[in-house]
Amino acid sequence: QALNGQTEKRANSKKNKIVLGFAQVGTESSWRLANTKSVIEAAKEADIELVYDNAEQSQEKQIEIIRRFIKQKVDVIAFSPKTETGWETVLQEAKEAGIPVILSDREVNVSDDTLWTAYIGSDMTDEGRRAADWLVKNVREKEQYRIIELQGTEKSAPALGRKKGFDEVIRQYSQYELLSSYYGDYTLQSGRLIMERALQQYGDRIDIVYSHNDDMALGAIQAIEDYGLAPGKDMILISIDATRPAFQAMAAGKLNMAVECNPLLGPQLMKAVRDLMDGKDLPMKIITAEGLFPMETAKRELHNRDF
Ligand code: GZL
Repeated sequence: QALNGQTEKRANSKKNKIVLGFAQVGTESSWRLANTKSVIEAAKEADIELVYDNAEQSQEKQIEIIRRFIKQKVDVIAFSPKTETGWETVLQEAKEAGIPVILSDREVNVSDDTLWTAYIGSDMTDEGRRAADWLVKNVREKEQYRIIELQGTEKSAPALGRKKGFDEVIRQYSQYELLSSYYGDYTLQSGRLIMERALQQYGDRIDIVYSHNDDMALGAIQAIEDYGLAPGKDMILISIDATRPAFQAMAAGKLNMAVECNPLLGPQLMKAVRDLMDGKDLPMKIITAEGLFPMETAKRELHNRDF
């Protein structure tokens, strides 16, 4: 049945446009909005019919959207999984319907890796390592540095990877101590609330804030200023994503460094979809190259950033 379904669908898509179902995780951050824009524009560019929906950070809703795509018999499904786990059942249903699934931006942790065809995104653990490497090389004058970590969505691949990579490096240096780590959800609001809590708990004992994304870092900046301290000076702040608002905060001297996480995955996703429909084999993982930007480069870089 699956084979026939696949052949029939392939034939169908040969006649018409390829139909891609994309289940986006939410609208939580500047990075996410840039990622969505990239997918929508690249689908148009590639003449692929995009059926798009947004789960507003709900895994149940994301599963519902994927089920709807299966019913609609789209040719390919792509999604950015909110968390790493909880996908076996719906991915099994897609497999039985003969619909390949591409993971966009975030990975899943499933017992059977044939349930997904390819992952297009960043190496999140490497992003965490790069953040810590920059710290140990550039923030080292004092005997002791106490760190607060603002994590992204619990059990999401970027939160797990960015924590793992950061910890791997920091634990090699006794002068850095992780005071506490809190879960946010990549939004500005959650960053502010967490930082308020951390300031109540630790006050000006905090030397460094490591935020898993820019939006939470911007919220932390507001909380630190409300507390009466100068972010970027009284406390070192580092973040991941390197979106435009991060460059503005660095140019204002309130953020010290941003690790790049590339949201412009649309073109790579559409190429993978087209290759898949042409019967080509896809590499399991397509990792995007990324850099990092210290505060000093912000003013110059700001003009080059369009997201
Ligand atoms: C990372 C992506 C994360 C971003 C956040 O690839 O999944 O989700 O770092 C976004 O800004 O909300």
